[in-house]
Amino acid sequence: MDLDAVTKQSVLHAKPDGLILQYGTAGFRTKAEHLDHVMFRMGLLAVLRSKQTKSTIGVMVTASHNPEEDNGVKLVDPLGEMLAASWEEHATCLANAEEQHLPRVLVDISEKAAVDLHQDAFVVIGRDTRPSSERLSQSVIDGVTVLGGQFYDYGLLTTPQLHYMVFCRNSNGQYGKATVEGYYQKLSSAFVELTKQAFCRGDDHRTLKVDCANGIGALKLAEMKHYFSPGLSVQLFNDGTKGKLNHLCGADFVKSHQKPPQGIEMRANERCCSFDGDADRIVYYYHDADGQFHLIDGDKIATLISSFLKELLLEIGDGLSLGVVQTAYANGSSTRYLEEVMKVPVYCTKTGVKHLHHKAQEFDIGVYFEANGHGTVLFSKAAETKIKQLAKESEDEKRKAAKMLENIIDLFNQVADRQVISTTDAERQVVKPPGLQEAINDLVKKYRLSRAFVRPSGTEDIVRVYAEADSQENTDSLAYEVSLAVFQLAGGIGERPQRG
Ligand code: G16
Repeated sequence: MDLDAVTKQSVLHAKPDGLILQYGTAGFRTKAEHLDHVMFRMGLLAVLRSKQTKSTIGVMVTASHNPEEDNGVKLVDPLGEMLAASWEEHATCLANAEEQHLPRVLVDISEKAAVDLHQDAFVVIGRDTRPSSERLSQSVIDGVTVLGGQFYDYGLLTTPQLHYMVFCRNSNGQYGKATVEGYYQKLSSAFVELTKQAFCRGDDHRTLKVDCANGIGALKLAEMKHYFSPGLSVQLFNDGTKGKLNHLCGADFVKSHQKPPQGIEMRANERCCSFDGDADRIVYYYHDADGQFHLIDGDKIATLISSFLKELLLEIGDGLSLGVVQTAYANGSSTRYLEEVMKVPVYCTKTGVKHLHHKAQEFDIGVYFEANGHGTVLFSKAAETKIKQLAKESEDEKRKAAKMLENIIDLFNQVADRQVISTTDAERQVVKPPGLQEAINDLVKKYRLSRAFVRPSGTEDIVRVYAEADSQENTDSLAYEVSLAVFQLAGGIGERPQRG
């Protein structure tokens, strides 16, 4: 490691004095103007991680659902999954080291993680459409090159595409071709095959309206939509030509406001969906003939997918285990339905794809979804081998089901990615500050079929409050009372929470 060169370059990406940031739910996130040094240092870290794992590592520059002024960075590990937890700690140490300590921290990490510094390093980089992203990804490149790493800059890419590229490269192309065309081809042909085999009700189900959150999803879907033709016609809205990223649109807006985004025309029973700012979340919705809005969020998507998979698994009858992983945000009725009606085991983990992904790997087939629309289905290697074998060898009905499962495997991009309050039990119980959990328990008791919890966000400087009850009115009221309890007991600042 040429530490002198690092020190010289680092001055050009100097850390603002005293600024402390944490590798959070999805990497580092904050206002874009505070991130230059973090990007440079994540370039350095990606080189060390690449040397240690002898694999390609990904760096994605995005702040996903956050406002346009924010930005962020997350690292992608060799199999396309989120960065290992022990390296999140290294990332936090490196990002927060004062300039003069940077060389020592780099040496420390290399020693602790037994990095072979003679190894070659290769890093691939992607970025979203935020105005700050191009400059910030150049800072990542500066970090990579000063440590002698090689890189390939994919430029504008969705987060799932970057995960895919990393895994393709590390599987020597076995997972697919590490190009955007390779990605479009692999996923679209699995989709086209699957929909040929699956029952489809009439022409109105062949159109999909997509709200692209004025982000990267619009550019990439504009390229990809031709691959679905003529089976599926995709229409793009909020494509970034007019509106602002994530503003009054996108998956986060639709989920948290429980209403359609601006900028999309919806007629009764038309199928619509929304991406978020880096196109790794999706929620579906429609208006019925009475104008009532229906949201198919991550909980419902997980339930639909699990029902479909369960039918196919019964057909092949091979005893493969199926499990569903959710977070505390999952609506209680969805959990009850999965457990009691579908008889599928359900597990709850902390918020963050990395936690759900980990748990889902324990099953032959693990379905995981956050209510906000992040998720996928994971197939174990053994399940995949079994399914491929049945798709070739078994007789009619069984073979048909196995073939459908085979396409599902290819369709799901399986690669993995306010500190006064602290929580436990998969974030469903507050342990600090004292008295807050008791207050929440008392409030919850006042309503039927109710649940509530609070947790510090790992991507924004806010505390999130979740509430559910038997009616919208009661849910709003419970949410308000819990917010008030947080404000009073956790030292809230600024305006008091308002009802409604
Ligand atoms: C990120 C994470 C998600 C998480 C979301 C909100 O999403 O990838 O797993 O649910 O943040 O996290 P928090 O409640 O901690 O702010 P995205 O789409 O912004 O990358």
